[in-house]
Amino acid sequence: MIKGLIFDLDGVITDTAEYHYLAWKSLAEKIGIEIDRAFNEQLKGISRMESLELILQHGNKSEAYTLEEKERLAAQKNEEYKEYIKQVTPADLLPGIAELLRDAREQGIKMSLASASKNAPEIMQRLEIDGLFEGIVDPASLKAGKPDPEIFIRGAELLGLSVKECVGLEDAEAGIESINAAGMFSVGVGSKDAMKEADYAVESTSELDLKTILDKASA
Ligand code: B16
Ligand code: MG
Repeated sequence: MIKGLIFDLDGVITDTAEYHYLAWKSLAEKIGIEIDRAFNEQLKGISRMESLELILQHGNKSEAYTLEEKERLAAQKNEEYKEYIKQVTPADLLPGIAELLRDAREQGIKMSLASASKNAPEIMQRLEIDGLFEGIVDPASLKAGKPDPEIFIRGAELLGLSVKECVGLEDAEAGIESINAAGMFSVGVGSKDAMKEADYAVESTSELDLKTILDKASA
């Protein structure tokens, strides 16, 4: 029986990809690298340092910086991103998410967050939904990020549930891989092609409905 939902944040609960993009673009320009929105698609769901690495590789500059310099560049991007997320309000919940969270609470389904973002606690507070969750997995404490299953296994542990009692929700291919590898039922939000490995997929969060998710996961 399903007793818990484990959510990804960016792309499932809210969408701050545009803010990540603007902050990375501005950082990249400062070091002479051009990125566009199509390139930004690759950065969804992956960590800050991995994102920087991909940008540097894209500009053939991966060898040009020491680890310390790379950490400074990533910190600079994060400062700009933090300025953008000051604008986040409850109106930025993606369609259908407020209803899904409300229904889950009413039915005693426990929820935790498995996001790669170190800014997740602040974003959750700004969306005014932090009180609905039992906990947020700290991505800094993980040995490996998505697609490794660790983050979703930890999400289930935060709820005191087994992986088989939980459903994971994701918008990134690496995230679906992580949920599947954890042995959990996976719900994907996105194009049919990108979400082809999900146990159940919808194209938009507006199609997410608690009863359908629970029925599919218990079938
Ligand atoms: P931060 P998610 C991810 O969030 C974003 O999709 C990804 O673009 C970002 O690089 C990553 O968080 C790390 O974010 O720099 O705030 O720690 O989709 O896992 O909720
Ligand atoms: Mg995501």
